[in-house]
Amino acid sequence: MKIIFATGNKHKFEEVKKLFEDTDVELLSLNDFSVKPNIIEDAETFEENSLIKVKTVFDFYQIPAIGDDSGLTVEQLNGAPGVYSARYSGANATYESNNKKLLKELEKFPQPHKAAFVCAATYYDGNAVITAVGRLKGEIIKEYRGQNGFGYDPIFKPEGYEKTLAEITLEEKNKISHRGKAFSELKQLLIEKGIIDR
Ligand code: ITT
Repeated sequence: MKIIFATGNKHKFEEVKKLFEDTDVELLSLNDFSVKPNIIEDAETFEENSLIKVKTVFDFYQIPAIGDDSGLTVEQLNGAPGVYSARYSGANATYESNNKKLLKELEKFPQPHKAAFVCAATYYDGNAVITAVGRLKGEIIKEYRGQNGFGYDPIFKPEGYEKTLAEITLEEKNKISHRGKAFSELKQLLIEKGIIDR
C-alpha cells in the first residue's frame, strides 16, 4: 500500500524508508509531489505537531500518511530548542547555524550537557490516528565529530556510546534513535491492526 511520509527532510525519509523495507508499504515523501500542502506546525508539543503534519497531508492527497515531529531537548536550557529545533537560530537557520548557536548557549554551563532527542511518529488515514513516541538520551559535546546523519547528530553522543550519531551508520542509528524507536513501534502497531503487512 502507498503511504506518504509527511516530510521534506531527505535524511528522515532515508531512515524511515529503511525501517519499512520489510513491509508491503510503498513509502513516498513530499519530495515526490510537485504540488504540496502548506503545513503550519504551530503546536507546542511534538505529538500535536506530528498530528498536524499527517492531517494536512492526508486531507490534501487523500492518501494515508505518516509523519514525524522531532527535536532536541537540553536539560540546562530547560528543554530548548525542543519543538523549535529546526528553526533554533532563526528563520534562515541551517544545521550549521543551529549547532553553532547551541554550543554558544551552552558555553556558560558546565559539562556534561545532558540532552535527549524526541520523536513523535503519527499515522492517519482519515479514520485511525496512531502515535508512538521515541526518545534517545545523551549529551551535547563541544566538538563536531562524524559526517553521517543530519542536524545535531555531529555534536550528540548517545548515553553509553563513545561515538556521536554522525559517526555511526544509518542502520546503527535506527536501532537506538528516537526516530528508529518511534517508527518501529508505529510499524508494529500498524501490523497488529492489520493496516499494513510484513
Ligand atoms: P519535516 O518537518 O519536513 O519533517 P524538519 O527537518 O523541519 O522536516 P522537524 O520540524 O521535525 O523536521 O524538526 C526537527 C529538527 O530537529 C531537525 O531539523 C533537526 O534540527 C532536529 N532533529 C530531529 N531529529 C534529528 C536527528 O535524528 N538527528 C539530528 N537532528 C535531529
